[in-house]
Amino acid sequence: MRSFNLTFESGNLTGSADSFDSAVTDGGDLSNAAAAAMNGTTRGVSALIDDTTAIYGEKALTAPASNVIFLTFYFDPNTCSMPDDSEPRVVFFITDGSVGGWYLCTAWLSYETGVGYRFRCIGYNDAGSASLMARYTISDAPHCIQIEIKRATGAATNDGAVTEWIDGLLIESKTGIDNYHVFATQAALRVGPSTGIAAGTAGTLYFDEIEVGDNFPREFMARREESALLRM
Ligand SMILES: [Ca+2]
Ligand SMILES: [Ca+2]
Repeated sequence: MRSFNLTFESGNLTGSADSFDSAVTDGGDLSNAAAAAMNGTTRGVSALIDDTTAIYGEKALTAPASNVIFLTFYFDPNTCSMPDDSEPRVVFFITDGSVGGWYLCTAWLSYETGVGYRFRCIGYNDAGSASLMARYTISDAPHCIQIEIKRATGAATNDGAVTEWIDGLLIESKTGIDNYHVFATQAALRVGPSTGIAAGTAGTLYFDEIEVGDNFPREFMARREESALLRM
């Protein structure tokens, strides 16, 4: 598959190797900004939500030659003010790129009064049915989100899976997904508050260091070993 690592260090939002291919910015609400830098870097993506208009960046994916997609991105709710439990607010997609098209995986952010920000990852099968993970509470701080999507091994099998890690810790795995066909049609990664923005939302989300490949990044393995040691 096409692997890429979007660091945004060039200062570009689109058009360079370290940035998106294209973006819907709503007049510059989505931008490359120093304030959005995470993981020790100098630039990132700032998503200013000042209305319910979708804003997002896209990077093309070619049909994966392997049967796994591994995604890493850094995300910070950054004190964004959100109506209570206003799910779904989609912040990440792997999609076939068509309007009303098929999704392989999405991730949603919501907010619950007295609890805080909640993050949910979802896998989809060939019929468009969702396998919803639980909503996990995340702090108002930068987080490393990692998602592994495994393709079902055949057209008539349902052994695909989606697994999520947050800050190096295994959160949940959804198995038994018949995603054989939808996996092969995926054309784009889309990042940003791109659908379901509730009226009254106000603030700026941060994204950075968006890496897609067919294997676990070296940094992830180091984090996983570190967290395993902490649990001993
Ligand atoms: Ca960066
Ligand atoms: Ca706007």
